[in-house]
Amino acid sequence: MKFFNYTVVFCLIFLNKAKGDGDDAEVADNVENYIWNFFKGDAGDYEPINNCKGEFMTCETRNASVVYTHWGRSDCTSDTSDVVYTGYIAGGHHSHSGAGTNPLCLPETPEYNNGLIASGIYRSLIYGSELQTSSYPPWAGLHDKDPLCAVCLAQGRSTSLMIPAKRTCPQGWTKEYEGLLMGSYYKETAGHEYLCVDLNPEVRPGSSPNHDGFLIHNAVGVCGSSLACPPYVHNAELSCVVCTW
Ligand SMILES: [Ca+2]
Repeated sequence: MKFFNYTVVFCLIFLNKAKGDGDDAEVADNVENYIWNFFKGDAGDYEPINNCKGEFMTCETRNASVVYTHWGRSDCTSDTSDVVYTGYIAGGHHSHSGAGTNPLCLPETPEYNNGLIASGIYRSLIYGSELQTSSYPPWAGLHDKDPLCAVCLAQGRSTSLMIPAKRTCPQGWTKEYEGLLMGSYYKETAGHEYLCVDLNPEVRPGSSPNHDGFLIHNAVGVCGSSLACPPYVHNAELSCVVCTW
């Protein structure tokens, strides 16, 4: 029995060493699974783990998908992405010390559970958003307007990535959209996460009144700190790109 145990350990080490990437790794996983089960005594007929039987790439492509949020737009511009739902950017109030930090993409039509609605003061408060871009001339006309958002499904892809300060994706990645990196004003009480807002934002029609809830400002680099300048430029609006793989 000791001999068999040593054999199992040797085979598993060998397979892990030989795995490599892609198809080879998946084949090795299946064989590894078979050997393990064989020595446990319940191997039965050889069955690949994922039942893809030699069509690994096809199977992987069919099963993989990832969602990302298209901040500032109600569509998904990439040919490989479909709209899951659309809505409006929202979040915590810029002046509330306990505000939530992550932006939300609130659906256009909410569904309330009316039986559970009650009044109270201990609540997390969600506010609509505004682009605070009066000091950024290219988007001065968008100041105080409420940006849209879309949650997008990228089928056949397995992960998404927002890269700050880039307009292009690494080789092999699919560019979903590019935009401007935006965040909260540095003097506000509440800071929030950075988000990549599309270069051509759509806003809610008629949303020009100034409400100042969840506020979205351009993000810029500050030289004279430990930021690497050059190549970074002081006070220059930073780009961003969202990529999928
Ligand atoms: Ca405002």
